[in-house]
Amino acid sequence: VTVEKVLSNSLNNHEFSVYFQPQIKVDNSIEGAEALIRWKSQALGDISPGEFIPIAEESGMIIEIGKWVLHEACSALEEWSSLGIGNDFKLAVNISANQLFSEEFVTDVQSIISQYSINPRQIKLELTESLLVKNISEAKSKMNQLKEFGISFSLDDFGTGYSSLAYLQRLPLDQLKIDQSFVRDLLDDKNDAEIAKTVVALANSLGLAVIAEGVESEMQRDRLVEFGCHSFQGFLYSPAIDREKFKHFLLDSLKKK
Ligand code: G
Ligand code: G
Ligand code: MN
Ligand code: NA
Repeated sequence: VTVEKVLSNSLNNHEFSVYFQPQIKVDNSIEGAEALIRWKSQALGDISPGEFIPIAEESGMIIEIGKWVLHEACSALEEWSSLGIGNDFKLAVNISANQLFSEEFVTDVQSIISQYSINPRQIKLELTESLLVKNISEAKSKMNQLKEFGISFSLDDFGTGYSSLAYLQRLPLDQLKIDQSFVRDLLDDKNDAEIAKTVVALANSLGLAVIAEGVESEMQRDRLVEFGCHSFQGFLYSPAIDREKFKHFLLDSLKKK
């Protein structure tokens, strides 16, 4: 049995779920969350998105999967809004190249979001550098249309790709996301620390927000705060958790406020 064959039935079989990992501000309040897909395959067991997303991209199934993830994200947001998360809570959704460059992408995103009682300002799309460089002008045009609709954009895995200052300024980005590979050894590796520090400074000088992912310890967080980073995501706060658990995470963090 191959992943490709099994993947094509997995949406109908309800084998996917969307987990949520909180994103935390420097004052420890909650800024939002990242939606992360999980697959429990009847035939193959648990398969990580790192393994099956590339296959779904190859086969084109990522288009359907991506729409489903966005529906799940909007539905969760709609439910949580009654808990008092506030209008500035943002839910980040990962987008693959095939999705962004599909003909219907802009109208699909608009029509899905419009089916829920949520504000498009609460949705953030995470794009990667390697995706954007495939066709900067088309990416820019689609991002601008969605930006007008209220959506914001984060540049995922920043620092691992073809970082070019030229396109950073051309694109309507709102946030840079420091890749976890630079956070992991931040305290021991001078080069990684220097890169993280530089990304934070770059974001601040371009007027972009910046978030560090893969933050596992207070010491990593504190070093990032020294660099001027104000948002954090990682096991220090929580792994990605299912919708019900995330609801309780929200209730707890709203209680503390
Ligand atoms: O959750 P985890 O760290 O295992 O995710 C591994 C990779 O899978 C990450 O790079 C993440 O961006 C990607 N991924 C997770 N969920 C989605 C999704 O819904 N859509 C896309 N395109 N990628 C996702
Ligand atoms: O979309 P992106 O490539 O950013 O996906 C984030 C991935 O990183 C997810 O697979 C998530 O499970 C993983 N992750 C999130 N927080 C941590 C962390 O603190 N440490 C490690 N090692 N991985 C993390
Ligand atoms: Mn991401
Ligand atoms: Na990332």
